[in-house]
Amino acid sequence: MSQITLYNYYRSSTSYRVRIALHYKNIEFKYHPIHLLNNGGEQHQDSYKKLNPMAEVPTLDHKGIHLGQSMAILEYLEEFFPNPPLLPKDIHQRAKIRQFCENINSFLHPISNLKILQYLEKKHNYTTQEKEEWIHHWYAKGLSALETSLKQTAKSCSFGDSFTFADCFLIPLVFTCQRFNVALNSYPILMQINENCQQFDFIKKSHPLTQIDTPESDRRSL
Ligand SMILES: N[C@@H](CCC(=O)N[C@@H](CS)C(=O)NCC(=O)O)C(=O)O
Repeated sequence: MSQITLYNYYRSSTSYRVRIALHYKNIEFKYHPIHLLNNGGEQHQDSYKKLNPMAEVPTLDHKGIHLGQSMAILEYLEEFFPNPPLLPKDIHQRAKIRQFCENINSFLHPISNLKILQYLEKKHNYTTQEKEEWIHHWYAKGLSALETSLKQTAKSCSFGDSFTFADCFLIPLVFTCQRFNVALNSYPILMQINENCQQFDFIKKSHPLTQIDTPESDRRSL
């Protein structure tokens, strides 16, 4: 029986990052869905907030620890299950990869976070179109910075030809952009890396449209 449980949601990009790392490393895990919308959002239930006081997914349960924050989870998995690696040996490369991830995690991701969008809608009467304009405005800034940095580092993956943490973050970011109709034609390197990685089995297994909680209307076979 699996010793790891991942509390997550099919189309959450932070959950997708962790699923990619788990499948890349061939780590068996139990998928525990947390529906972010049903019943006011299952992330807000007291039983879940005992595991993750931030009321967010993902949460990893392993050997008695409950760990939130996808970056912290990836670091934990890399230390506990070092092979196959998701970080190179070179200390400078590792630092630059973490910087790349944080650009997505700290700046881009919160812009399209559910609770932020719900606040804009409830307190400021934002329509769907206005919420997308908000996302498009901020995402354009972050995406062009990422594209510039990829010019220095990318080959078939974000950092050379090895799949790393950076790709665990980039692929879900592209999925979120597509979900919110962000125009991606100005970011050819980013798009090419996403396309290169879609062929991998561990990406297909992690994809939001193939999970046990993916609604029938969204489900695809890849
Ligand atoms: N920085 C956190 C962000 C986690 C996060 O915001 N998750 C979203 C889904 S992608 C969530 O649970 N949102 C619930 C809400 O906004 O109510 C991480 O990387 O894990």
